[in-house]
Amino acid sequence: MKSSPFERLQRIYSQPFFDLIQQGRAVYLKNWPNNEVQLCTLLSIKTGGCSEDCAYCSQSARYETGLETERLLSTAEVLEVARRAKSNGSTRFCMGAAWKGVREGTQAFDSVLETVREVSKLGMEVCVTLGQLTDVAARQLKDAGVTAYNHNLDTSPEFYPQIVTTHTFQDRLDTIRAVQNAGMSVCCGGIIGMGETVTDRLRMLEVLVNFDPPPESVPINCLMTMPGTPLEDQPPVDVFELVRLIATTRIVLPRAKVRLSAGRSRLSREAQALCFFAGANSIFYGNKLLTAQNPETDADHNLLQDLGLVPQPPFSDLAAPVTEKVAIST
Ligand code: SAM
Ligand code: DTB
Ligand code: SF4
Repeated sequence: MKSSPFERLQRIYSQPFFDLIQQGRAVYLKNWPNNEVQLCTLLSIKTGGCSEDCAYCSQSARYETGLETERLLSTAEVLEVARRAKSNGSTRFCMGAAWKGVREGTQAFDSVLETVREVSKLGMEVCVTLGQLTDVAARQLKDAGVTAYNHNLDTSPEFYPQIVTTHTFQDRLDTIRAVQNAGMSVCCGGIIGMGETVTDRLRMLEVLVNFDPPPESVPINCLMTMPGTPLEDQPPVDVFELVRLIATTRIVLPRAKVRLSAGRSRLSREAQALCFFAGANSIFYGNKLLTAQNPETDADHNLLQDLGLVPQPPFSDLAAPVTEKVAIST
């Protein structure tokens, strides 16, 4: 009897560890032959005070996390950070806002559009993560110069209601559809270490694989435990489980940037090396994520050098990259 796509994912994931990372490595080498790692700089342009109840997030107004709420940064403030990111070697600049979503026609959204117009002149990919979008707002972002929109599924459809109750998994899918309709590329991944099962992680991957077009980038975050949130006491993720998920993602989404995202500050150099071996080819670069800590840039620079990896060079083609659909083989 023919196995289902989900059974094929399970089979890939549960191979002996070395077979799995070798398969991930082979797919990586075939698709990404230059030993390059994309460096992305993140900036929180509007921090804290969010209406949503995402159980992992320091920025939710529902939890006492001790985070200071900040107003929306001005275009000039963002531009200064973006210029520095560019000169430090980042080829992607990602701006995040602690919003449930965007309301077109508001002063805040107009200001973000102006910021995007200016940042897009610097010659980096421009990514934003602003929560839910309508088709109209998505089109405005695209026209302003956004190349990619980050909107994570975070976990499986089944586990999602245990993590967030103020919006639904379907709301996430609707925004992703608006992003695709507007012609931006989709950056979509999730978080591990929230108490989900391996099945949940693979179910999330199954949903991602079925996107049409497939996601251009897939951030894999390890939960950064935030004091005051419901998930503050979650134990750290097992490194081998992280590497397994990265290799599986690489195998089923060969052309995606697989971004080793939050949680690197807790990983050893050796653990990160395994993640790169298994197929990760992008990181967030800079000592801060949105509110949480990230490794120092010098440490990252040394790590890449020691592994013979190079930062992806600046490029001239800034069209929103799309990825073609590839059949999963086992
Ligand atoms: N508010 C928007 C949204 O939720 O889509 C954009 C910003 S939100 C902070 C972006 C993503 O960061 C989340 O979807 C989640 O995957 C990730 N994230 C947030 N807090 C995290 C944490 N404590 N550990 C790991 N990842 C986290
Ligand atoms: C993503 O998947 N990870 C980044 C980016 N997209 C926006 C955010 C990580 C946030 C980690 C927790 C924090 O800094 O508050
Ligand atoms: Fe708000 Fe996004 Fe944090 Fe959820 S993840 S609380 S929507 S900032």
